Amino acid sequence: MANPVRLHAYFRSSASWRVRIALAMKGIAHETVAHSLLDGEQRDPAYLALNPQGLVPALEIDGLVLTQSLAICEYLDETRPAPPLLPADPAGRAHVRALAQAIACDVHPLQNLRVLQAVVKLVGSAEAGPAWGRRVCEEGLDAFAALVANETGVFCAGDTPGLADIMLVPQLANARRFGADLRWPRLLAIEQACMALPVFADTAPQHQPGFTP
Ligand SMILES: N[C@@H](CCC(=O)N[C@@H](CS)C(=O)NCC(=O)O)C(=O)O
Repeated sequence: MANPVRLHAYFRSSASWRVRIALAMKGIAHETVAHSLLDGEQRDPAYLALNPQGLVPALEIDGLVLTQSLAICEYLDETRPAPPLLPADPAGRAHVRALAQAIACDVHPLQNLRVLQAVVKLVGSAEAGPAWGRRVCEEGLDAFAALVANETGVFCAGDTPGLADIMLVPQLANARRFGADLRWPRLLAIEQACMALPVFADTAPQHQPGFTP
């Protein structure tokens, strides 16, 4: 019997939600191993043996341990091509990857838990963390909104959801949590279209083990 697919995650982790969406899109059943980030469980030695970065998610699949949500999504897409997460043409793929990386590389890492904790410590104020997170989300999503401004489809790139949408929806949830000014009607419309789909809605944080509001 094949090994079970196992996702190491935390309910509030937006990077984990990305992988849950991709798994759902690909129709891959999996079990979840929850690691409480607030309790520091991502730094337990047993988990560090799986992911030495001490970050969630990590995905056990096909006898491998995969880390980095973007790399995981692309692995799933390469090994299970239907439905595709990327457009068929190179220019379209470059555009969608640029959108995905705009969030995964340039927004999310700046508002990661350990960064927020460091900001609070450096500034010496508990309010500094959310204020920093809000600023990063607003600036990053302003740029993302400009990047999709000329798109005419329902989703970030066309009329089917893909990798850029997988990155956007969890990031908007973070923006909301930080109290950001949600000044992006186009992004909110994309989010609404995504959340009408079970692959996004059913994988949301509130449906995950250990969820607390
Ligand atoms: N670039 C990584 C980011 C992973 C990441 O930052 N995960 C966060 C949760 S969303 C985490 O584990 N944070 C723990 C910490 O900061 O200590 C990915 O896309 O997988």
